[in-house]
Amino acid sequence: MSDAFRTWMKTTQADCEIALAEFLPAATVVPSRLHAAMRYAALDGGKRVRPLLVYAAGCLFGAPAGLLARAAAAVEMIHAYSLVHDDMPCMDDDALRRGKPTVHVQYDEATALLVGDALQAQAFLVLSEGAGDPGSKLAMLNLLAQASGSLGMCGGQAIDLASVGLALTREQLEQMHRLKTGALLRAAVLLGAMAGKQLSATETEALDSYAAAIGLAFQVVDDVLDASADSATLGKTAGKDAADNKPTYVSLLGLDASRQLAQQLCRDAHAALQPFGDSAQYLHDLADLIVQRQA
Ligand code: GRG
Repeated sequence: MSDAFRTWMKTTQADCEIALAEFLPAATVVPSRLHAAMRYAALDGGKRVRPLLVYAAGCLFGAPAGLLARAAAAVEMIHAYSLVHDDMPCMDDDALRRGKPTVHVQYDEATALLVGDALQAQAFLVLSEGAGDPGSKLAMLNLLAQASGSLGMCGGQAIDLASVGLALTREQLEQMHRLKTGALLRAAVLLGAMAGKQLSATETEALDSYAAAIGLAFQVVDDVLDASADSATLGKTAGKDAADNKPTYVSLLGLDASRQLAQQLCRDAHAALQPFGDSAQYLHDLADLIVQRQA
């Protein structure tokens, strides 16, 4: 990873923080406890991988900064909502997220439920407002809705919940993660690109291949980290997958083969970017980041 990429990443993460702070209701606005909890869930934490993907894909096609900020904030709000709900007692029942007490622990369960609901609605509100061609904004809203719903992230979560204690095949594991984690990562890539132009079929296909590879790599690495890193490094409870008897790449393939698979997926992601040449450097480096991350 080059110094230029690291500098771009820090600047973009800071831009994302500013956008989120601006697009979330102020904690002083009634109902202030809910708004404070939404800001607690979404601000000041996380790697911001999805916003980084939005901005990196936007760079490919010269997307306007205002629309990229909205798309990045929207996709991160959906992600933050999913983490809040996933941590609740009715799902993963976790007390630590992004190095802080989870929302239902810091506030209460009913507030956590509402925080997730409200963040999801806020994501679509933010993306629907502001400048931009109405046709492409509609396509972006449609994409984000598909990626978030029962044929995307929520569907993947449903499969995940139903899979506890089961021995899934590699294909079944892949399908679960394509929906649960991959759909929103794919949406981030495509949203950034669509903010710049109407994509050709060839461009969509190349970005889809890239997104499929990084989506799976992200999950394989997540499984490896869950099995090999500690809670302080991760900022969330480590070892949860095995404790909860969840099927993972590590339980299916073992640690070494999982690490090798992540490396292969990174090479696949790089190969998918070849048609875009040097202008895809940030997407290229983000694939490296996803595979080399330690948390
Ligand atoms: C509850 C509707 C609903 C969906 C939940 C995304 C998800 C589905 C659950 C999160 C649980 C989890 C640990 C999934 C594995 C991959 C993942 C999405 C990890 C968290 O994303 P990061 O690493 O988190 O990007 P940060 O905090 O850096 O943003």
